[in-house]
Amino acid sequence: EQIERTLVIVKPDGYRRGLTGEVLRRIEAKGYTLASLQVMTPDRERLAQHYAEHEGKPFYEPLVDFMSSGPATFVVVEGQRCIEGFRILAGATDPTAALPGTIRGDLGRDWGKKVQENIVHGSDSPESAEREIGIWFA
Ligand code: DAT
Ligand code: MG
Repeated sequence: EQIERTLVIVKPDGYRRGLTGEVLRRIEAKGYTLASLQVMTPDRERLAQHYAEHEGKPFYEPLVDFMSSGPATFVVVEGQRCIEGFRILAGATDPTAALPGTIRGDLGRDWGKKVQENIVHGSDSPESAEREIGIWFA
């Protein structure tokens, strides 16, 4: 097997709603491995690095506020093609539009906030995955 790694975050909304176990269950049921796992409230400095590509966009500040609002679970997930595979498990960014069967589609919806509270993050490429794992698991 060609092992690939991705960074998954169960975001503060997922943590508050008690969905961490359900998300991890789906990752394991798919056949991926949980390689490292850490619960923490993310600090704004590392969130700025993590979300550098979105700096300056209208949703950036609310996004950092939301992400630093409480505990989240950071997970290094391993398995062949797990970057693409987890993005498909997660579903579309907008939880209202995410298809049923996906984490965001089954468990998420619009709660009237400025930022999409969409339960999970997943790296979007091998380069992003290594960069993001380096930020949170230094
Ligand atoms: P994804 O999390 O699907 O990779 P992204 O990287 O484009 O999406 O954006 C990062 C997060 O920022 C996303 O999970 C929720 C928030 N976000 C993205 N686009 C948004 C928008 N148009 N309005 C509000 N929040 C947004
Ligand atoms: Mg992204």
